[in-house]
Amino acid sequence: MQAAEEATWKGAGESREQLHHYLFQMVLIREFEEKVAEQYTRAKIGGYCHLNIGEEATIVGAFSAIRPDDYIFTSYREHGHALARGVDPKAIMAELYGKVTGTSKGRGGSMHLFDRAARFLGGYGIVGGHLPLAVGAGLAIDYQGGDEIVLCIFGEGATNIGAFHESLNLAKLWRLPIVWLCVNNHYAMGSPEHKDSAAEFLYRKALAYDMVGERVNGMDVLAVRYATLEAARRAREEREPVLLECDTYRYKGHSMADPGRYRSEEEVRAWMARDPIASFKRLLLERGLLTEEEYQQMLADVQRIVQEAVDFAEASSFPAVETLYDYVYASPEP
Ligand SMILES: Cc1ncc(C[n+]2csc(CCOP(=O)(O)OP(=O)(O)O)c2C)c(N)n1
Repeated sequence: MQAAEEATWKGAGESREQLHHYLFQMVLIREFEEKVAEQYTRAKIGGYCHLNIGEEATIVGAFSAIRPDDYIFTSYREHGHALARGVDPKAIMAELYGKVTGTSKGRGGSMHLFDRAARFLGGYGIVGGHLPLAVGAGLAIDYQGGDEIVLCIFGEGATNIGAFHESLNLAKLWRLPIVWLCVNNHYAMGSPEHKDSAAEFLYRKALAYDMVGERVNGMDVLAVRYATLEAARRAREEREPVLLECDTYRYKGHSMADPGRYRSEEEVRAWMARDPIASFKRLLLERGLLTEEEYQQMLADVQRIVQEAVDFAEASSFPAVETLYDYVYASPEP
């Protein structure tokens, strides 16, 4: 076992069931996203569509460390985030299909998943555009004397946007309970990070605002979990916002429209050799905390859930034409 894996294991007081749950959620995200890619190429899903394949450990580790009453703001690359939050896979798939049974009644699509009950407040298409909204939610929590936190998730490209700097500044100045989670998959569309960021280590951008910044192995679900637990504790108990950078990779192109020719096959293969699901599965098998039969059962359960989500989306209706102007501010009617 690698030293890094060993280090993350030490703090583990996790039950077998919890460990299985993390693996289950990572497999669910992987299988769901593979199915989404398939349905996209069959033109069942349209519009922009960004996948989380490769980022499963970052997502599951982070979501496992927050409370059900905490608030989430995230980017357009968020199907896996909604799944890890416990949003119904059927409603997510239906939203991708543009069906009325989707999380946003079929009006948002892939980039605009939203579930108020889960405190999953979007799904935003403008890079960095949701960071000021997270500040607003943090301020509201503070104003009302609550002890919830905000988990705000974005890519490394967003750390070069003005809104990132304004938001971190205010979060620290006003001591807001926010965990800023940067999913560093090393590419903003086709731009590698060294071509758009003057700073080599993104977590150090927190230093400009006297904020704690930390970098963690985003391919290791337990490492991300423990780092997020500590960041959430600081935010909740000490009113110290934290910037957590998770070092990870997206296996597929930026979106379904991107063949990803700006990366070498060797690079992609090297990251896939560190696959978060395969390595966590191996760790559990080695420790006698999982059997191959249990894993196969888990995979079968996940595949059933994903198929049920597809069937549900297929069977659902598109919004009625008469409702075209519902939920919009402007209407053609006088
Ligand atoms: C303000 C703004 N500029 C440009 C775009 C076009 N755009 C969409 S995604 C993207 C790359 C963002 O990369 P990153 O923040 O690293 O997130 P990732 O897609 O890697 O998850 C860009 C430039 C946009 N949506 N919004």
